[in-house]
Amino acid sequence: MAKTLVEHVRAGLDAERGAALAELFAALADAAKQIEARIRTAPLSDALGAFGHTNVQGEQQQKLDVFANDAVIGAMRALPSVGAVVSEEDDEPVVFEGKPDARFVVITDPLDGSSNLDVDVNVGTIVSVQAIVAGEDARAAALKPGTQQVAALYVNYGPATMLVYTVGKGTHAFTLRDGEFLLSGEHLAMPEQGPYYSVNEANAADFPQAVRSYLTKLRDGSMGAKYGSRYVGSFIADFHRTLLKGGVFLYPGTAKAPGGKLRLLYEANPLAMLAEQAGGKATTAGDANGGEVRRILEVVPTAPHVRTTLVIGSTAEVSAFGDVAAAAA
Ligand code: AHM
Ligand code: MG
Repeated sequence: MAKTLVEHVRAGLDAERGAALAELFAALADAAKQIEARIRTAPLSDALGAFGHTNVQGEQQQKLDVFANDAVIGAMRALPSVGAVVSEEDDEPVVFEGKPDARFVVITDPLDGSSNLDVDVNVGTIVSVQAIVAGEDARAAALKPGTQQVAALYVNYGPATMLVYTVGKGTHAFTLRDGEFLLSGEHLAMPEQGPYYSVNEANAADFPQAVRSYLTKLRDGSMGAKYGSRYVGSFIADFHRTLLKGGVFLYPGTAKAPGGKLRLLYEANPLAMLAEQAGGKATTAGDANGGEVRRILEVVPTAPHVRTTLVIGSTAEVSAFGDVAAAAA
């Protein structure tokens, strides 16, 4: 019988840390199960479409964004160990008062890729966990570089619902069956080089020169591989494929979003940790003017909703981007 998520988390850590993180993961898994149940039947239950409110990102919130956010926050509120939630859907951190034992801040995109919901394409829940050290308020606890993440996970609501996590001891995958997340892939290893690149090429004219040169290099065979192109437009779907099959996903700066579109704290950081723990890499793509290419996990966040450019995937492709960018600088 395959290990459950909670059994796996406990087995990999000392008793005290294992118990705390197992409890946290069980609560996150419960929220994910609520979200997946709602998504599975959304077209029948008036759960699709806009909620009629614009979030802090200036994006139309979908009804399911609101449901997913409430599910994650509700689950975290019930845990003595969680002092606050920083969510894409909330302007300010949601701080839970009266929790003297709070030791974690949970940072989340509760439903990423929600523009794909109405067309029945994969969406995901992304979570990063940072520790609250003595005397720290929730905001300060969240605004730490990704190297300090305690844990990272995502749930991919695809043909199967999969939860992929790391606590810094490898990247492991679980599949939901009969209400239980069961181990379906231990110590995932991202291929060193992969067959796909993944980018919104409609923005190519706005990309910095280094990014355009890099895309040419991927296409012209000089990387020694013949690449195919895949782009879902749901980060979790595009990342999950990259994790399993290899290759590269990038979201560079554009004229509209010179600093990139994806958010550092709850999109780039958790997936960068999961990528690195699987043997992959994640860097910035510089900015619209070129700019420095940096390891994502070392970027110091300046605000909860700060955005970043991103290149993430196999070592061969992410390193090659760094080389192209260095040559162009
Ligand atoms: P969201 O958090 O509002 O759903 O936006 C993030 C999504 C990612 O899932 C995806 O990688 C990206 O936006 C796609 O952006 P674009 O449509 O510009 O290609
Ligand atoms: Mg999102």
